[in-house]
Amino acid sequence: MSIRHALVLFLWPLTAPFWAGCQTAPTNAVALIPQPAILKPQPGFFELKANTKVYYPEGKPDWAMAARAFLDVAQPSTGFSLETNRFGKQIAIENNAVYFLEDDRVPNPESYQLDVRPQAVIIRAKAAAGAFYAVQTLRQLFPPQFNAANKPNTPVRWKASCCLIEDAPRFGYRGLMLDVGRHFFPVDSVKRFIDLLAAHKFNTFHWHLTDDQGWRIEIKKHPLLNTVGSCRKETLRGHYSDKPQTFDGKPHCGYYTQAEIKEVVAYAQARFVTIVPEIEMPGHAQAALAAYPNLGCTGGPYEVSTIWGVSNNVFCAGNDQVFDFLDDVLAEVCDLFPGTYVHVGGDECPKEQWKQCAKCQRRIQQEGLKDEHELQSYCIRRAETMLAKRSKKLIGWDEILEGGLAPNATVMSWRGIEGGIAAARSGHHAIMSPTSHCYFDYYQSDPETEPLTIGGLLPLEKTYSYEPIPSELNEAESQFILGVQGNLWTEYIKHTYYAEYMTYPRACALAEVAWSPKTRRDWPDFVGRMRSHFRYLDALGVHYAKSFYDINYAIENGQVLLSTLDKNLQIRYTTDGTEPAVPARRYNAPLALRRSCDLKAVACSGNKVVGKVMTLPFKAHKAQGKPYQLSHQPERYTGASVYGLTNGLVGNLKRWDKWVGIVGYDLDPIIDLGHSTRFNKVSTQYCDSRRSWIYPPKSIAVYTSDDGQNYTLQGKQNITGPSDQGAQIGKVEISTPGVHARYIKVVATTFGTIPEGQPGAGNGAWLFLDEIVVE
Ligand code: TNX
Repeated sequence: MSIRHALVLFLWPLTAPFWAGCQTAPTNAVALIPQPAILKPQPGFFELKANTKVYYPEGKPDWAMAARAFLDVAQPSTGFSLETNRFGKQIAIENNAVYFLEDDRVPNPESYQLDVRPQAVIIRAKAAAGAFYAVQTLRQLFPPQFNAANKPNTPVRWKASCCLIEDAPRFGYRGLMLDVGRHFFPVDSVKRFIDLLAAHKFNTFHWHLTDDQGWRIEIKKHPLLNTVGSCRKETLRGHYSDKPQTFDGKPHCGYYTQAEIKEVVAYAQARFVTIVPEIEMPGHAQAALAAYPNLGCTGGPYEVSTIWGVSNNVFCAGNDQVFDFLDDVLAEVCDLFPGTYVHVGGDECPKEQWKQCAKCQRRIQQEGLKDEHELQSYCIRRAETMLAKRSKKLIGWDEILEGGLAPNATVMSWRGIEGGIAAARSGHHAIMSPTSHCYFDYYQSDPETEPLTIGGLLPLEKTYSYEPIPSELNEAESQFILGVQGNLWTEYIKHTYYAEYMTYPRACALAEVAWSPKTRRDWPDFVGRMRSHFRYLDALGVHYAKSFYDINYAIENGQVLLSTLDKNLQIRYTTDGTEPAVPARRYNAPLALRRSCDLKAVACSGNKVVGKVMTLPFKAHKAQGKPYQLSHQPERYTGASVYGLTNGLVGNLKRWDKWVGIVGYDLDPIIDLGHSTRFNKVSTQYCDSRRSWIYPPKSIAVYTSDDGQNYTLQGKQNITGPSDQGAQIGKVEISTPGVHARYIKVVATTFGTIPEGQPGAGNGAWLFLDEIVVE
C-alpha cells in the first residue's frame, strides 16, 4: 500500500495522526536522551532496508548536511548505500523512504517534528538544524548497533519504533567546553568530542585554546606562540597539593595549525555546532609570555607553566604592545571562526604584578581607573572593541563583572550562579556553568575508587538536578540566561578515553537540562532511560564512567543502607574482606554491623558484576549509632548522616563528606549511650589543611555524666597548629580507664579567625572532626 499525503495535510501542532483510532498493536517503549518536548509512542516499526530512499530539499546545502548526518550514521552499521533524492517545492510521500521536509510552521530553527510510521519516516523542520536534531533522535529509535562504526557480526533488522515527536530546545545556548591548554588533544579527539556533543543536541563547542601551560592555536603573525608557547618542558605528576611536587620530565607539546582549525570548524558546522574559541586574557597568559616576555610586567624570563593553579604572570595592562598583540591574535581568531562569539577568559587574574608595575599604575592614573579591578575591566573593554570592529561579541568568565562589565559582554557564570544573576539584572546575557553542577573535571563518584581528579564531587544526579534559571530572577531578567555549559578542564585529564570517562554520562544529564522542557525533567525516569542510553553509548564506543552502577550508602539509626540508582540491579556484599560477586550474600535489608570490618558491596545484573566494588571501612564501637546533640548543627558537612560523628565511618583526607565540619562555632556533641556504659578511652581526629581553610581545634576535652546535668572532666588536650605541611589528620585520645557513664560530652574548640597571610585570612576557620570513637 502506498500512502500519499500532500505536505499541507499536517499542521503544527499536529492534528490527529492518520492512524488515530486504530491502535491495535502495543505501542513501543521509547527511551530518548534528551527527552523530547512531546513524545507519542505508536504501534509498529519502520524498517530501514537496502532499498530505502532518502529525500531532501534541492539546492539547500545545509539540508543536504542534515541528510548526510543520517546517512553517515546508517551506512557503516547497515552497510546500505541508500539512494538519495533531492526534490523541489512539493513531494508526495511514498513507502519505504525517509523524508526531510522544510516546513515553516515549525516554530524555531532548532525545532523539529519526527513522524516515524511503518511506511515512512517524515522529518519536518523550519531549518536544517532542526532536521539535524530529528536525526539525532531517530538514530536512538533504531537498535543501538545502528550507531556503531561497523556492521554487527550477526544480522540485525534495522527497525525504528514508531512514534510521533514534536521537539524544541529549552535553551538556545547548549555548550560543552574542552580545555586543550592543560593537555593537548589531537584533531581527531576534538572531532570526536564534537560528534558526541552534537549527538546529545548541544550546539556549542567552547574550545579553551590558550592557558599558562600551553598556547594551542597557530597565530601566523606571532610564530613564537607556537614554537615556544605550545611546549612545556615537563608536567607535574600526581595532584597539585601533593608534597613534595614531582615532575614527569617529558615535554608536552602541541598546537592546531590554522588549516586544522578550519577542518574542525567545518566538521562542527556539519553537525550544526558553533565553536566559541577562547583566548585567555589578561590572566592565564604565561605560555604567551614565555614566547613574548616583553608582554609581561616583569619582562621575564618566563617558561610555559609545568604546574597547575593560578599564575601571577599575566599580561601587562600598561603596555600598549600587549593590546597590539591581542588585536593581531583576535584578528586571526575572528577570521578562523565564523561564530558570533569569542571568549576572552578574564578569569583568575592575580593583580600582584600590576600593583608593582609602573606602566600599569600609569595606565590606572591616565585612564582615571579606581584600582586594579578596573584595570582588568579596561583590558576586557579593549578586547570588546577589538571584537566589535570584526562584528563579534565577547564572552568572559564571571570575573569580568569585577570593576565593571564591558558594555555588550556576555558573562559565563562559573563561581556559582551569582555572576549570572548580576549579569542578567544589569541587562547582560549570561551562560550558566557553575562549578557545583557543570564541572566535569570533578569526581563523579567515590574518590577512593576513581582515577585522580582535581577534587570536588559532582555525581550524575547533581548535574541532572541543575536548574539554569536562578530563582532570584524575575521573568524579564530570566530572558538573559542564554543557556548552560559543562566544562572539562584537563589538568588531570591526559587522554581522550579519560576525557570521555569524565564527560559521559554527565553530559547526557546536562543535555537534558539544556534541551528538555523543565516539566519533562524527571530523575527516576532519566535513570530508566539511561539504561538504554548506555547501550547507545556502547555502540558509539564511548568510554563512559560506570558510576551509574555504584553502590550508594547511607547510615540510619546506626545501620548501613545500600542502594543502586538502577533498581533492577542486585547488590552482593561481604564483610570478611573478600571481593563480592555472585554468589556472595545478597543485600535486601539494612545491615546492623556488630564488628569493625570492611563492608564490600557490588552491583550485579543476573550473574554479572556490572559496577565497581565499594569498600566501606566500618568502625564498630560503643557510641556507634548513638544519637547526640550539638549547640550548632553543621549544614554543609554533616558526615554523611544525621549523626555523622557516631556513624561508624571515619573521615579521611580523600573525602570531605565523611567529616563533620562547622565554621564559627565549637563542635560539642553530647552523646547519649542510652544507659550507663563502661569504657576505657574516647578518641577522635581532626583535619588540618590550611589551604582548604580547615584548622585544628584549639583543644579537645572529654566530659562524662550519668544524669546529663553534672559533667566531670575526664581529660583535655591542647592542640598547637596549624601544621606547615599539606593536609593532614591529627589524632586525639583521652583515656578514661574503667569509667562508667551514660553521657559523653566532647568539646572541640574552634580555632577562630584565619590569620593574616594565610589563604582565606580574616574568614572563620573550619573545624572538621570525625569520628568520636568510644571503646
Ligand atoms: C578554574 S573555571 C578555572 C580553570 C581551572 C578550573 C579547574 C575557570 C574560569 N578557571 O582555569 O582549570 O578551575 O576546575
